[in-house]
Amino acid sequence: MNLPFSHQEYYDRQSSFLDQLPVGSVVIIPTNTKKCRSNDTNFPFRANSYMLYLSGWDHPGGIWVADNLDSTWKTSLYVRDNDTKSEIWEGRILGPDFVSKNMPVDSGFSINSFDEDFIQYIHNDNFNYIYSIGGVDEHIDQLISDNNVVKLDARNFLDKLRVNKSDNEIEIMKKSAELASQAHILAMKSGNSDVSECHLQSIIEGYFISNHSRWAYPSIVGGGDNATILHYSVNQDDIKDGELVLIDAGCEIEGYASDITRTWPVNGIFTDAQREIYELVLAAEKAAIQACQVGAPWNSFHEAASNVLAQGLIDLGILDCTLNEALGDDYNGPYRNYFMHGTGHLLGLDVHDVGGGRQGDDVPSPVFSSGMILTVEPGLYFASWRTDVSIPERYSGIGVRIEDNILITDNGPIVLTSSCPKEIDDIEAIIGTGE
Ligand SMILES: [Mn+2]
Repeated sequence: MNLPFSHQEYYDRQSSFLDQLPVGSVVIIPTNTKKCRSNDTNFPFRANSYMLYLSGWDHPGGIWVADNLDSTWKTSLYVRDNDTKSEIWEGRILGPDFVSKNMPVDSGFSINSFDEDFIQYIHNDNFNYIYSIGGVDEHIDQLISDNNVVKLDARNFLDKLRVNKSDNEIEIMKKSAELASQAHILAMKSGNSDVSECHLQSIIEGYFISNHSRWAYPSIVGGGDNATILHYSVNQDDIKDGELVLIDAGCEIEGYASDITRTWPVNGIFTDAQREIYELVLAAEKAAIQACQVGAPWNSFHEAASNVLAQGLIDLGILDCTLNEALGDDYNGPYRNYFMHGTGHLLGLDVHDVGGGRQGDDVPSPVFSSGMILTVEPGLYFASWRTDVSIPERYSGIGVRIEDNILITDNGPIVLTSSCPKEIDDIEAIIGTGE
């Protein structure tokens, strides 16, 4: 098993976390368990992101444990024992000995001995607190609640550490952004007036797979009105000549996600109405990217995108009011009828990464700082079927979102997905040119 980072980098992450905890702490970080898809077939396994962050352990089953009960920190990883019969069916199990020798922890133990060791930990005279992450492994949650110990949330420490990426994390995320950019380009090259959503999906995801990657979240490929459904993932319709397709698809490398959206006409030429909406969203996206400056409050990029979109909706005659009325209080005015989501989110081991929250969430928001990676993704949606708001005939059935991945640096924002075309001329020049 090749870890994506040096042992030293994992040790540094572990001490940045553990150094904040009081004496008498036991930390318990389980990874995801296998999840049944149907009868005896499971969903493809994906390790828990906190486990990946702390140790790089990406096999099913595992509990990362740290304790300072005798005043210095000891770390262990509890994993499945070798078992020839299971290994014949499911593949090799690395086992506790492998972990002791090769993983960035002090010791490897059998996961079968964890429950017993847990009781020993909590009966230790120096024991005070458990730090864990709930909702990942029911057995661990049960064990902790059955024993009536003080349980604190390890996420309160780990989430902050995960926000600013190290140089090595940034290198991996650049690769993830570039791979997804190339996949979107391939899809554009396959555009034509007789293409289906699933065909474009297969091009994108086939490219991920053939490059040792996989999707970071289910791909959204929506033609025409389907582009106005924010989390559309059916991807089964034929796309009609003259329609736009919205593709929101990203991959992961070593667990690190990319998350790109492009919207383009399948026949290669924007109509005037499509162009008007597209140019407005693109202007909002660029304004939002420019707002991603070190020291700026988290909401500033949402405000920048919102100002452009609201003014544009007035200029196009879609809203008949002043800019202030369109924006409303707390950026919740009528422009939100057509732009219903946040302008972006942090990106990392989770596609909606921890530590930031989304606009409108009731959590403290970070200030932009160097090493943060986020998405910028404004959009406008005019679903033809909506009756709750006025949908102008000219724009009915148009949904546009443009999403890039942005690295915050002291010298300004860097677009990691810049090789994926988004200018109208570049898009029109590439559609349908390929293989
Ligand atoms: Mn996104």
